[in-house]
Amino acid sequence: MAIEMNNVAPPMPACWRKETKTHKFCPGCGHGIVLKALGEAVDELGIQEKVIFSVDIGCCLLAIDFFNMDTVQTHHGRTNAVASGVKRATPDKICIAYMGDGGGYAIGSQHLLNAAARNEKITSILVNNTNYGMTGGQMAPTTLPGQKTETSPYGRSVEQQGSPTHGPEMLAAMLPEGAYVARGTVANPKQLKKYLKKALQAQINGTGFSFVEALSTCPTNWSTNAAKTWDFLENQMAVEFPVGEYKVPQEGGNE
Ligand SMILES: Cc1ncc(C[n+]2csc(CCOP(=O)(O)OP(=O)(O)O)c2C)c(N)n1
Ligand code: SF4
Repeated sequence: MAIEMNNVAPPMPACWRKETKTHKFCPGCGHGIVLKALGEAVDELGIQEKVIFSVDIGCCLLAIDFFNMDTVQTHHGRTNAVASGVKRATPDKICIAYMGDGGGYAIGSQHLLNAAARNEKITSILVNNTNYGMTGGQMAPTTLPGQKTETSPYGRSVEQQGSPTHGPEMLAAMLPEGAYVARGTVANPKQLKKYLKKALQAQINGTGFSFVEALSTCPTNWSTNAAKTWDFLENQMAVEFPVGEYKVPQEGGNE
């Protein structure tokens, strides 16, 4: 039977036409705050049409249909590699890699380090919630000493499992002048947006690799109520992982 062709485009699903949509993260999750700050940064820089957004596997993949931007889903841990390849193939695009701490500092650590070593002109955003969120709260490279998780029921032992990974400190030490590195927090979305804008600006200016770690909340796997979630973020995570700028292109000035 012949297939009848016509030139009428299929109707766009209603959810694609909306300016806003409901997110799929757990109540109290920090991912939505990081993404809101990123969306505002992209809008304020006027680069929406130029962005290619790469999302890792993990709860971060729930951002796959969050923005009206070209988006690619990568393999777990491979987001920096994919974004680097896309950037090299299409240097006029603004390439953003979005991942969790498991994706960036564990399974994908070689890709993060090698993208930084090559000083790829991409913007890498890593959400640090001290655990593997999507798979049920296993210990991550960022799990705090003594913190209980599904796979460290007696608390992380530094002797047995080592110390938490401090990504911005490590990357700032290895990156050349022109790169941008910062750690923000969902407790201060205004500051986080400023860091994201400066990271994206470094890519726009072509000065170097840009990286922002965002301290974030995961009440589902932390098993915390609102008050305890905030307390852990502000009084434990932010002590282990100081918020601030770690490397700023010289013309940008340190803050
Ligand atoms: C190659 C590969 N290994 C393991 C997994 C299983 N896996 C899926 S999500 C995930 C954890 C994600 O944790 P994280 O990167 O910290 O992101 P979050 O969910 O906390 O945002 C793991 C281990 C996978 N999908 N692919
Ligand atoms: S499991 Fe944690 S990181 Fe994942 S959506 Fe829920 S609160 Fe967010």
